Amino acid sequence: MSNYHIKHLEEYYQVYRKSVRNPEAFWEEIAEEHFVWRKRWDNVLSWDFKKPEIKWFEGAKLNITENCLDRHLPTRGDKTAIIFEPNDPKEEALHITYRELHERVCRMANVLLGHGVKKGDRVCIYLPMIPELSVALLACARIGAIHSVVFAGFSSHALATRINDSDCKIVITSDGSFRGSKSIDLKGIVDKALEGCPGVANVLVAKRTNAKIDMLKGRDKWLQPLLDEAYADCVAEIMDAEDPLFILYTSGSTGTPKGMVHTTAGYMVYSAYTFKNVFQYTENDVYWCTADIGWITGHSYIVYGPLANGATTLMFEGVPSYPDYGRFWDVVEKHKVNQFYTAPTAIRALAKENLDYVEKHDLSSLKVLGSVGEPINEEAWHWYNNNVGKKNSPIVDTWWQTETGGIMITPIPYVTPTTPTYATLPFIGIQPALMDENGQEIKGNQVDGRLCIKFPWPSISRTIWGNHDRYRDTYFSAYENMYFTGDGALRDAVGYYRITGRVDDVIIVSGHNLGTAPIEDSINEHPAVAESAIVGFPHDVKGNALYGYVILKETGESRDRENLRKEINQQITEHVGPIAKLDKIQFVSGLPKTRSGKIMRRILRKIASNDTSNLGDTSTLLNPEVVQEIMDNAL
Ligand code: 7RM
Repeated sequence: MSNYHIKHLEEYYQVYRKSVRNPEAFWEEIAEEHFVWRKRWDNVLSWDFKKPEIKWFEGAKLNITENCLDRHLPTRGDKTAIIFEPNDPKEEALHITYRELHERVCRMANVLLGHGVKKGDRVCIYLPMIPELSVALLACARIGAIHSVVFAGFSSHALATRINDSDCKIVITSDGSFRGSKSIDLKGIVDKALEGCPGVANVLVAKRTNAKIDMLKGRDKWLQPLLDEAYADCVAEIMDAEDPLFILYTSGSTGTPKGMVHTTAGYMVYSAYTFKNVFQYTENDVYWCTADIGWITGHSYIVYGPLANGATTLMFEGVPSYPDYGRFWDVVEKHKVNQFYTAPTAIRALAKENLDYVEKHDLSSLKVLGSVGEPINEEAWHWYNNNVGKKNSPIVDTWWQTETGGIMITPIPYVTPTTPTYATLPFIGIQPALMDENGQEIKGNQVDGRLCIKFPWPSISRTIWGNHDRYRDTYFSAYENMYFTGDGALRDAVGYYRITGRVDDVIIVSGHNLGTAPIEDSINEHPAVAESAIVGFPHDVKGNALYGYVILKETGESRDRENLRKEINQQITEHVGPIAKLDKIQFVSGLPKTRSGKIMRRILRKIASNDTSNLGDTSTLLNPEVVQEIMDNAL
């Protein structure tokens, strides 16, 4: 992509207005200017949110790996594409150039072809954060196979469900994975999953831990010898703009996980264009996103977005606490990271620890800090800003979803003045709307409602794999002609958006709509509190009352609990109002979190309502043990 960046807020508004006045002309220009196409599109956009059917760049032909790899070879062949930072800091980091990455992708693509994988086939990828993971995604894209990455922290049951839902015929995995001081038997998990997956013909196994594993004859093969033998070039399959690129599962509040389908051209254009502008990436920067590639954040902002820009993207195999809580900052210093993108849950975990872990490292390379995944509470925002950014690196609080494919609401660093807890302004081309319960759009500022998007953007997911009806019902039936996000938001006096949490988390207390985020924020401001979550429970008079689960900092452990409860409610009264005071406050050692770091409020809600006979699907929980503790001490 060209090196031009938006430089002033006025310019942002100008480009924004242009992008919504004539979206087709706007995106056509971006597509023309920044990418290589085998054939030009016949039509920029056709859409109908009723069916729903959305098509971008119809008629165009391309291969996304030619945009991420081949076209960089003449100018950036020797530039580092991927820095691999292993779990163990004593193991050497790898610098993989664009030329090397191209070769590795081609070899892997040829191995897949050799195993009968054809255009349109689904390939399940269940790998730790090692280079083979990025290579596997791109190898699928090279030959037009549809990748379905399953985060390598999911159980065998969760893996089997996902393999079967999309009929994957092949699985790429590894002997094991390193996570801090632990190593995990990934191949054993795959073997167990495959007992219930008759459609899988082959398992390709990368070597990482050297653990002794079982190899099933005829089905399982070591990957490396196959790669060594494979030809180092592979002709790219020419894809239609709307051919599926990947499936990625996201869990809904009910039912089986939804296999969100992303297609080729629109996803490429939007992930690359947002990457460039949201992180203000310039040539020779080193960019690091700490997410796992098992989540959409990793797909769009570790692999496709950065590589389409010819960027250097860092892949980190480890965890923030190993060998100690300074690891993130050690990696930033070691590789002179310029843009750093992480999640509020990681920030809060690190903010609990001694500041020395941050302060002993030279973080002067940092220019932009990012946050994604949940509302970032005010205290975490300030900690990040003061201690990591030294008040010199703007924080981009980026709101988006698996379904949106790319960042939707975000500041542009050095352009949009930031306000803690506000994702601020819609990205270029994005037309948000706030809706009331009666299906009317709420216009004007200083209002809140349910967050919808009025107009398609290039990377909106096109369907749920195998279930288009569910796609329509989930996203396009709540409000006519709108994509419904499932989130609540408010728009302040200057038009900034603040995401208040999932709408299913909104609690109505005595007729007042309360979002969870602002209340949790005010609780977390209390000096003794590390983290909190609130839910509603039925109340005779108020309809619902609030139940708070609070994790104390070590310094708070010795304090009198009754006094703490009073102080917390005092704090809420001052910040949000007396209506938001908590009826019950339970002190806990942890909160049930999904593997992507989101609090599973559904479980907390059941415990608060004393309805624990059936907690529902807990297979995506990272820390199931904490649930028992919370139930045992429930108020
Ligand atoms: C990228 C990702 C999507 C849900 C989304 C929100 C929440 C994500 C923010 C946020 C407040 C943010 N995809 N969410 N980012 N809430 N501020 N900056 O996380 O599909 O896994 O989750 O995450 O509720 O709907 S996701």
